[in-house]
Amino acid sequence: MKRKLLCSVWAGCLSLGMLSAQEFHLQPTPQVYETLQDSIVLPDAYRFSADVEGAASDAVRLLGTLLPDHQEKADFRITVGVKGDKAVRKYTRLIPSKAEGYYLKVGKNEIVIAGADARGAYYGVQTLAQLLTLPKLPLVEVTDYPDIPYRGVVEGFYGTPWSHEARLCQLEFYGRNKMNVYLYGPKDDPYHSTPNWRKPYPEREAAQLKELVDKAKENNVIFYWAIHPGQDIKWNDEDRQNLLNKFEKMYQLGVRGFAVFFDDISGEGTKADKQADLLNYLDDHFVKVKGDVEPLIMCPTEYNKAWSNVKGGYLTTLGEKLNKGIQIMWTGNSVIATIDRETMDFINPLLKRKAYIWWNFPVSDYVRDHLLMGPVYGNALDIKDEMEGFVSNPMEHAEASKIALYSVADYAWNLSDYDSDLSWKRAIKDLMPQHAAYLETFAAHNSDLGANGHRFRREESVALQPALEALLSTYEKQHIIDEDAWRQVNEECCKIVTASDILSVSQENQPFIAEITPWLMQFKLVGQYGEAVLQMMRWAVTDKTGFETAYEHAKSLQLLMYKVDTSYNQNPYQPGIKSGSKVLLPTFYALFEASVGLYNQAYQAALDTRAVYMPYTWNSDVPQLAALPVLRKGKMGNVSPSNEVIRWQAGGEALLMMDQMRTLKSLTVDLGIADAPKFIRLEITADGQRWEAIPLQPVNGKTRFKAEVEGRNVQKIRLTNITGQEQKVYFKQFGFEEK
Ligand code: LTM
Repeated sequence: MKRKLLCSVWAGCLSLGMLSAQEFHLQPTPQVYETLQDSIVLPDAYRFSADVEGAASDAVRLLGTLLPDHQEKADFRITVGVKGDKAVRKYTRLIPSKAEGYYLKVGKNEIVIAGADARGAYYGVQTLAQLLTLPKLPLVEVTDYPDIPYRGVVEGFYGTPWSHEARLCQLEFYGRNKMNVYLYGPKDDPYHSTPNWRKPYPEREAAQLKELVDKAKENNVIFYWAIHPGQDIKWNDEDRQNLLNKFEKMYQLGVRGFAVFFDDISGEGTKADKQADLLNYLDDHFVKVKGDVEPLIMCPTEYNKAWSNVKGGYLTTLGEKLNKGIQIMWTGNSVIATIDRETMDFINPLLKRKAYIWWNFPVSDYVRDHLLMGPVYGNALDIKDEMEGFVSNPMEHAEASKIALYSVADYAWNLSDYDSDLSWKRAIKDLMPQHAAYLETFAAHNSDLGANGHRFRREESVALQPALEALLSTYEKQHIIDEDAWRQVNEECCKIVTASDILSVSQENQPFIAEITPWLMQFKLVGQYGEAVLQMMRWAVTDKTGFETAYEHAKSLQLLMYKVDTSYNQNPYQPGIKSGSKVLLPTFYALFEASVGLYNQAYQAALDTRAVYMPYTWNSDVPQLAALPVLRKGKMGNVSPSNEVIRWQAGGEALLMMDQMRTLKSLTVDLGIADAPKFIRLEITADGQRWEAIPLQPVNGKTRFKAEVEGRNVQKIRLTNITGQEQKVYFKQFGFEEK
């Protein structure tokens, strides 16, 4: 934000109310604002000048919800208009010549909002709405516009789609944060994807979609409806007509933005020339014919650099063949990646247009046991001219996603002034103004994804990290306690427990608290575990009874954490509840082990030093498989499934190793294909030398297979692609149970 007068002036004019100027910040950060050393109290009566029926009608309607009724003869005047309107003619040269831009002036006797277009005027009123939350209205001039034309959200994740109520609330949030796009494409809506994409929505769902469309309009958000037909599309006239029919149905519900997604598919549907022909057909025979429909958007099958085969010509074909007005999505250098200049330099020339970024954050459908509540960082700040759009794929937790979405809105509006940490803090205040400090504690320690197939990680527990490192290294190496660090960590543990309790029963933003409740339970246990471990450190060699009590407490808390992890969020992919898993818990585990070691030495005891125990390791020369974490719950072992298509090279192997010989009860494999046994050989070995192939038998005649392993002793299990060529499969399940 370019400030034309000093901050202190800004502070001076706002010092009276509950909100100090230091706390106040317009969202998203405006391009330019000028503060005029003074503030006013808005009078009850004002004159109003606007073309109420014209382009500024949305802006006028929003203004009407903010201010009391106007009077003809008042001295104070409020003017709202769109460039070209008589009402704002004298401000023409002050209106930025940028789509969705606006000029806002709060003067002693007037407020002027002049938009470059209708949405610009609407955004001007949204900015005024924020100023009106201050106890006195500062005199300002704001000249503002977005850096990126399309900004918003793609509801494009796997898992439980957002509820209708959550979506209504999101659309209002997008309007407030000047995001203009909501792309509807939840993978698990059967009418968006296979099997039912050809069918119309049932009545109730159709009525709800219409309500969403209306809500989007009300908030100046373009509602795009996306279809995902590629898994079973036939490239014939019938399916082309099926698509047109479905689009027509959605058009009748009020939809004026359409997208076709070809991500995460294999087989016939992946052909670039066929996809391009279909999209051009829809563009020519639907979008252009209707005349009031937004440009088509498509998500390609090769939607990131790591998966694209430039020589194979897929992207070049799209770039060359697709009508120029069709927008093409791109997730970056890999499925989950931050976006940098190199990303854009690679993709834009291939697509022969600016890519429309589908940013896979804070989506958590591949790490469902984690919440991603941390700052939005890592995207380049100098690429505003390279992107057509920037939309974020969120978590299935709609409210919890708002922390990241707030910052995505901030980033996409004004890249060069984006400050990830400040934006994150403001996002937290926006979500829970009355409990922001507690929420900040929670979010600071619940931001990383844990080990995952995409190898995408985020910072966690940043502020506490130096103290944790100092505490651990002096304790492990010198067997002494760094008292400053100990105190800091103890205080933070206390804050964690307090924050968890207070947030758990808070009445503020109930839908959000409902989403995060199991994680709050786990977070509290992490804090208590930290406190117990700190006591263990304190007493390890000086107070035998004190240590033993703390040890028993820590062990009990470990069990309670295990119970939360195995009782809540039991989805079949990454079941459970993880909290503080990147920094806090590993440090506490290490301190636990070090203190038990010292105690054992001091008292010639033999307490089990292990804080956690993982008997399985997983390895593969198939890069996508190698990155998948292996999980253990009781006697069950599972390799975390992948959402995307796995490219499994000829002869490629995946190996699960046990720490010792173990007896199996069952073993299940699901590669998303009905003829997996033709492609994959499953083998076991008891001694690590001699391998034995075990036949795969179908379960329910679909894609799931079991291997008859009951009572078999194993040390290793191996899966090999035996076809002599690359296979494209899904890795939906590879799990076993021990006897
Ligand atoms: O990213 C894209 C284009 N497609 C899918 C998403 O539906 C999914 O949410 C993310 C994250 O798992 N990965 C994808 O491949």
